[in-house]
Amino acid sequence: MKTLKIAIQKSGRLNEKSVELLKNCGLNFENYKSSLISPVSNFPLEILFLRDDDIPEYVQDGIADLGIVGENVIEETEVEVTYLQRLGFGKCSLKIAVPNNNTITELNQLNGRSIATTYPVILGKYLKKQGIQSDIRTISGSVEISPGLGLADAICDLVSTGGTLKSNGLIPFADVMSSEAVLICNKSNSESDLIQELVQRIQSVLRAKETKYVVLNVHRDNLQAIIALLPGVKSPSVVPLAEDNWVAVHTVIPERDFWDRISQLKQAGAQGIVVMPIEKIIL
Ligand code: PRT
Ligand code: ZN
Repeated sequence: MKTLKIAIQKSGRLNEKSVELLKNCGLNFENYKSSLISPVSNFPLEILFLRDDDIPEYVQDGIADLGIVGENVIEETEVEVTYLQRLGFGKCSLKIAVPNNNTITELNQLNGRSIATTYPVILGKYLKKQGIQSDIRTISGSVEISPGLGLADAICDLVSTGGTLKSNGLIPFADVMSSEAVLICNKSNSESDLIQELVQRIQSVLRAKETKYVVLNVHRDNLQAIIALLPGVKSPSVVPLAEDNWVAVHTVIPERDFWDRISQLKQAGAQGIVVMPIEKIIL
């Protein structure tokens, strides 16, 4: 059987979450910082640890079959790969920011001004679409200090908390793209059974992460009202309790509207609510 190769970031913001995701898929491998390649003992897969910038091309060229990398890097490298799954981590936005004492308030005021960035391709396309002609200054890092040094009038960089912009006296001005880590594969093998198996495992882990397992006690008089509030995988399990007319309802609730649902359930008569994390949901 063919052994697949998946490229993930060796160190940096996406490394830990990528390793955690693969381990949660039941894959057994060593995560030695010194090795570039690590075999998985219980699945025909090898993990390649690379710089994130190299991952899209490795996947495009078939050196790796799969990769986990930020959408920003894929867009910047302009590779031809297949997107398989958004992974929900490494979320950030590529933004144009200007010094907070600046008079720039509209996009067309960037005409003829300079913008420092490590993302010249994405920024170039964005400005072209907006009909703006700026001088794009490509630099390799520490973009946020360039206006202070007089190197550029504005910057275009990734932002997550906004702390870096703030501490450098910059304010976000325009959203160029939003990004998160995604699973990609080489264009020619997205249909492979092994890749599909891996994607299904990843999806079952992601689904479980977005959902909580909830058990609640309810009097039979309130049962229909409670059931009406539950989304559930199918319909909830209802288990009789030792006390007459009381049942335990078992169900799953999406993380995103968790607190709203819980307070609605309490109002409808739910008691003794127990919430548990879910490891996997296989449909
Ligand atoms: O060594 P290697 O080349 O592999 O790593 P790298 O240094 O190029 O990348 P790394 O590890 O910094 O980021 C990897 C990926 O994480 C990026 O390509 C994005 O997809 C994603 N990501 C998510 C981020 C951020 N959030 C982020 N905040 N990448 C970088 N930043 C930087 C940003 O450039 C700025 O300097 O963090 C600073 C801003 O952060 P806040 O929180 O202050 O706004
Ligand atoms: Zn990088």
